[in-house]
Amino acid sequence: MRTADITRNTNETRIRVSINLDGTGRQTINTGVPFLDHMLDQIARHGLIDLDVHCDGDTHIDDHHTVEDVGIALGQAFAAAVGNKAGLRRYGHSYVPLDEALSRVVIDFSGRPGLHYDVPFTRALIGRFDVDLAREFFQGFVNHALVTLHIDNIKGENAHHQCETIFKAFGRALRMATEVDPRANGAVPSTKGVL
Ligand SMILES: [Mn+2]
Repeated sequence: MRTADITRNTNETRIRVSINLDGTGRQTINTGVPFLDHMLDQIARHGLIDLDVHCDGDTHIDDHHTVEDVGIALGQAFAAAVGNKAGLRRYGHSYVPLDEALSRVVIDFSGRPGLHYDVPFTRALIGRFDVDLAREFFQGFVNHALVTLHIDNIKGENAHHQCETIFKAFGRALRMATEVDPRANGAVPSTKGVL
């Protein structure tokens, strides 16, 4: 089973994350930040990844620690679930539109953390969600999943649409990259033999 259960407790957040890479998109998500819940739901649904995420965070200050730390814990869960990456497709990409918005996400389970993020949000807030936090989420994920991640919002006027397309495309790209390639016959997808 390609699953992982992560518990991460700090003075700022207490988080539990469970994932199943071979799931159906079943999810239970409650982070205390409703817009983040909505975005994590996109990852589960469009990634066909079972995802349970619970966070008790210091949202009385603001949403920063919760969003960043959920990204960290989710990254830890992916790193654990893919294990030694034998037979993994490794690379994944997706373009996702939502009305006028269009985003592209490309991921490589390279073992090297790198975030290349170009999302020109048209507004500073989506409801009461600070759009700066989207980058914090992905940086936390990248640092702990040890992936190279390119996120580009190519078009978009509505900031909710912009953000939703990057999370949907992230889910689709994760699905592609973490699937087992039956032709790989269990080989690690690197000429080095190790990832
Ligand atoms: Mn929405």
